[in-house]
Amino acid sequence: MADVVQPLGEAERTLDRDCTTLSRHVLQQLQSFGAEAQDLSALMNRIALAAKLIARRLSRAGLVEGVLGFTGETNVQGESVKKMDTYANDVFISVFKQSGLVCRLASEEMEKPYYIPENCPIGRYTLLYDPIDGSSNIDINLNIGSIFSIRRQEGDDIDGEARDLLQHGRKQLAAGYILYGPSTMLVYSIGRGVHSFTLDPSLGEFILSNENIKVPDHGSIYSVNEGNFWQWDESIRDFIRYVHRHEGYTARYSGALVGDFHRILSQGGVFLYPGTLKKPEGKLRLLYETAPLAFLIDQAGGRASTGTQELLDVVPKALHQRTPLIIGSNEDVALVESFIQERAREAQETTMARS
Ligand code: P6P
Repeated sequence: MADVVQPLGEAERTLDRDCTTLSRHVLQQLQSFGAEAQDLSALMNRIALAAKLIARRLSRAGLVEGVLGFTGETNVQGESVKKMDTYANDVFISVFKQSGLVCRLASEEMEKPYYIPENCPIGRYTLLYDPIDGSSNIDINLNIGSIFSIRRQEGDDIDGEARDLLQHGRKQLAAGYILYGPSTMLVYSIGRGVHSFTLDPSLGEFILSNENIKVPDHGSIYSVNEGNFWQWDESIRDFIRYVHRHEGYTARYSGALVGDFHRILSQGGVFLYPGTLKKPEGKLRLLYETAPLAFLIDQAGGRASTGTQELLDVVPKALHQRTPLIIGSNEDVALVESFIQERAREAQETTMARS
């Protein structure tokens, strides 16, 4: 009698899942063991190692000297640097130095890219990252994250200006984030869907927890810092007045982009950080914050916009360029944009009436 293939029992399914590590999953995604597949698998493995090192240090915050508090320095963004920002930034550098694959690292914490000369002859990849996003949450034990983006190096970057990085977000090979919360989660995409892994501390491995995550077309959550209301354009105020007057909306805002984005990715809705009087281009940085998240939400069936342009189409003029961000469910991003378009139409009509 032909072998009857028994349906996998629950125990076997669990075992199979526990054997699906991040590096294995990348190879499965690509259905290939070719050079680039192996590179991406190795790169994601390095990301996972950095995540474990950072998660370990965070778990001891408050118990170990040198984790909490400020360094007393100010970074290129003009922000006070937390000790954890510096530690996490150095973790990524150390982890990728050994990778042999990455020639450059561009970080929120460093004005210029960090070069690893010994890797450059063969390392054709660049890591762009925000080592700790939401560091104001560290000292109060609330969720924070790391955001990463991997791009292929184009050309030899002889002058060390990394001009080839100043390209639109569709050039990204991979993007994702680590969420340091009640559990440590790694969410990533290499352009074949969005997948989440949860760190199993007993194994020291990130184990597959959710595949092909899709953001709902609409959600009740709107996530924005309403304390900036006085600084916003009227169109954004129009959106806020709308959600204040209609049933079915819930405000959620943690002050850490990764956690707020993860909630939107999981439950739908919209996160926005618009331009303000003080920061007309917004606060969030394109190459290692808004573009990686835009890559993910696009892969999850949602959208990311500056309000007037698809976020993934934005071509930066500088490494630390900022963009406004409206990101989440298709319907909710479109709703915010509709208020922007309405105000633009009214302004145009007023101008025409005066001419
Ligand atoms: P605000 C954290 O500093 C951060 O870069 C993001 O993680 C977060 O979404 C945003 O800034 C919060 O900024 O102005 O609301 O405190």
